[in-house]
Amino acid sequence: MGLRGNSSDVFSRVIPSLPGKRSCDKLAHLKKDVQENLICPIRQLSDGQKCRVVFAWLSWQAPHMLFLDEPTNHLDIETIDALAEAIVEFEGGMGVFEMRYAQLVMGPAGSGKSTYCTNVQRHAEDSKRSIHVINLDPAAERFDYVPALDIRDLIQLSDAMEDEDLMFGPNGGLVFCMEYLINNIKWLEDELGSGEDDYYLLDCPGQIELFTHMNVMRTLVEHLEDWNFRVCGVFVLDANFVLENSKFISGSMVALAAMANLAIPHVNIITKMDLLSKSSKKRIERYLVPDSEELLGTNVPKTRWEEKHMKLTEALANVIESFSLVHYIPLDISEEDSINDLLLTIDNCMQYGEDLEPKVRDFDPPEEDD
Ligand SMILES: Nc1nc2c(ncn2[C@@H]2O[C@H](COP(=O)(O)OP(=O)(O)OP(=O)(O)O)[C@@H](O)[C@H]2O)c(=O)[nH]1
Ligand SMILES: [Mg+2]
Repeated sequence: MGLRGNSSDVFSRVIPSLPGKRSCDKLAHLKKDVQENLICPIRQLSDGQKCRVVFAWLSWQAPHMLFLDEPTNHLDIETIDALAEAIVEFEGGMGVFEMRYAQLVMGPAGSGKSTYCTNVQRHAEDSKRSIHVINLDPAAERFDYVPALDIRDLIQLSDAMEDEDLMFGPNGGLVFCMEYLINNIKWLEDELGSGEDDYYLLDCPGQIELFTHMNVMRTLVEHLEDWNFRVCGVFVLDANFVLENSKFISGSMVALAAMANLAIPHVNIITKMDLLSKSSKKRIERYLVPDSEELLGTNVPKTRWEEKHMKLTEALANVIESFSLVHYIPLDISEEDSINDLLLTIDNCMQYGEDLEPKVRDFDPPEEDD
């Protein structure tokens, strides 16, 4: 379309029978701000105004098929309503792609997954943003958020454990429940519907093998991606669990295994920072961007086991450092800024809101005809 010309030029070119002033008349039904900007170069319009010009241009093309990729980006409510009406009236074939967003909240039992979901949802409400939580833990007994969806409406751990044919214990029962969800994935698809700009937190069970080496969560992610979700893995580790080098290395290995198995953008967070003393908080800083020297703890006395396996620890510490695979973000739920910073990082990872923000470009690429 070319960004140098103005909207009126574009329409005159596309519809030669409507030169200059007449194309302006024809555009009279467009929003007032677009009418006022008809003679302003398109590159100077806001993203929303550019979209409206494109939609007006489209309306003259009389296409048989339309594929709209995230068409509501940049649009205000009024224009979204107008677009919805136009879609209903359109008689040709149409495909509409809208991105949706999900955080897969995982981590060891008791690490703070459900508490994280509660606090992020609360924070979002305060910032006039809508984030829904889905309970995916069939064994959950209580949580403080109001779930938009609850796996226990499909299957509960007790269903698997009390079944006389299955006779599962708690761990086998939990795996069975998650596989049952995958085998009945239509339930989740129907419950999720086809909303726009949806943002969900999936509060997962704490059974870590579901993420590290079983296929069930990987399959769930693939389904979500098929339904237009961008998914970010959020791996939660309890701060008290990572205060020692050996525990930190083993926690990082689990996070790494989940990251490799799920193959999605991944953010590690350290929870329960509010429970740490000042000195422990200071100590944890060295783990946020891990360094092999620190991880080896050269000045710290070692147990016999640690002495014996020093080479292994060294190799693991080098892997963690060299590949920069494992970084951590501390979360203190008593501080709104801490929740906000973390949410921003995860949003960036999923490119959420990228299209909603005004973008600043360093330069404008030259036009083709330059
Ligand atoms: N002070 C404090 N307590 C926390 C925090 N996160 C979790 N807790 C507490 O830790 C306990 C476990 O938290 P949950 O959020 O239920 O942990 P979970 O990972 O969902 O546990 P499972 O679902 O059983 O795997 C609860 O008593 C929480 O109140 C935190 O950031 N600060
Ligand atoms: Mg939980």
